Amino acid sequence: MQPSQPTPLNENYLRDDVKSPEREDLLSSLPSEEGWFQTSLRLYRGFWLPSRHLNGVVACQNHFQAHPSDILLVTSPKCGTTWLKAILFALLNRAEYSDSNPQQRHPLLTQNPHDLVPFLEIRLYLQNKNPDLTAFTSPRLLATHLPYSLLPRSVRDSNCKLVYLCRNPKDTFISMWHHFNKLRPEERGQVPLLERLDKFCRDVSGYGPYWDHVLGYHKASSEMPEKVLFVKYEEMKADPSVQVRRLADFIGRPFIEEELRNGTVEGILRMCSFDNLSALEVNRSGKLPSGIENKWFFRKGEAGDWVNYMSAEMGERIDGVMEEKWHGSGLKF
Ligand code: PAP
Repeated sequence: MQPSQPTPLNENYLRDDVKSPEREDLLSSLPSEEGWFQTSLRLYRGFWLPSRHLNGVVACQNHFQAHPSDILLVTSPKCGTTWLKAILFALLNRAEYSDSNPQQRHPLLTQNPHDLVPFLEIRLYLQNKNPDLTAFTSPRLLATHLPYSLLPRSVRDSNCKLVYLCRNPKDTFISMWHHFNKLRPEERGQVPLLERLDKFCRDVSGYGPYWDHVLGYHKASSEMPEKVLFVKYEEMKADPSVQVRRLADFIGRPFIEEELRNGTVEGILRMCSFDNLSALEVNRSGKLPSGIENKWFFRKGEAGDWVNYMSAEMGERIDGVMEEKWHGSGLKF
């Protein structure tokens, strides 16, 4: 059920009127576009960032020191972040929470993946300009929505690994549209889809232009395949067990023969499946510190759902932009 009053989200998350001199200086100098709800997007070094995240972005760029052992999950919003956070967490911690160790309750059963694998700019560096990350054990598993060109210098310069997940822009757009409808008070009605599609195609979307976000990591992955793994949501859906093995190899934790025989891959996929995660109490009734409800990260979890919301013409419009922007890159969906 949609709330009839504005959702009681944490103030800092959605409001633009939280003052800080640095923020004011930066904000006032940047081009602005209307965002989805109670927040604007600001054009910061070629990308439209939610203004409420800018402090976190700048703090993370200034202070985050990557370790060579770090693993960073990178996504544009609504590309399957929650799913991949769960899978990477389960992959890295599989020895500790294996069937042979039943007394250890798996953290994914009681915590949302966003709490287990925090975002740099939206969580850690937004809450604290220079957070203490010493409690993270190595390898640290962290996440970001930042485009490649805006990553902290130490991430680009160190040998840390980046897993980049992207998704068909039509499904990404529709997933985003649903998510932001949830953030809106019911009396304001749905976000007008056509108007938002127009913005999306004109490059204006959170952490967008979407095309440039994907292209930046596609290029980085072609040039540095040992540093950047490029994964599509649709590939994950089509053959999850092949993709999970690919992920395990990439992060330096390949499955051993015994694990392949005893069903470890299938166990991880089952634990991280949409049906399992979305049915857990924590994901049905819990909230993130921002106030966003955990259940909003689990809608349908399908590939191709855009056809239920967009006309063929609208789909062709996105296809046209995709072709134009990715021409010659080999990228397609
Ligand atoms: P975020 O970037 O804001 O963290 P993100 O997790 O990327 O959000 O987006 C949520 C999408 O991932 C939803 O897609 P949909 O709107 O098209 O349904 C959500 O359903 C999907 N999702 C979440 N968990 C899973 C999962 N375990 N398997 C497949 N898809 C999932």
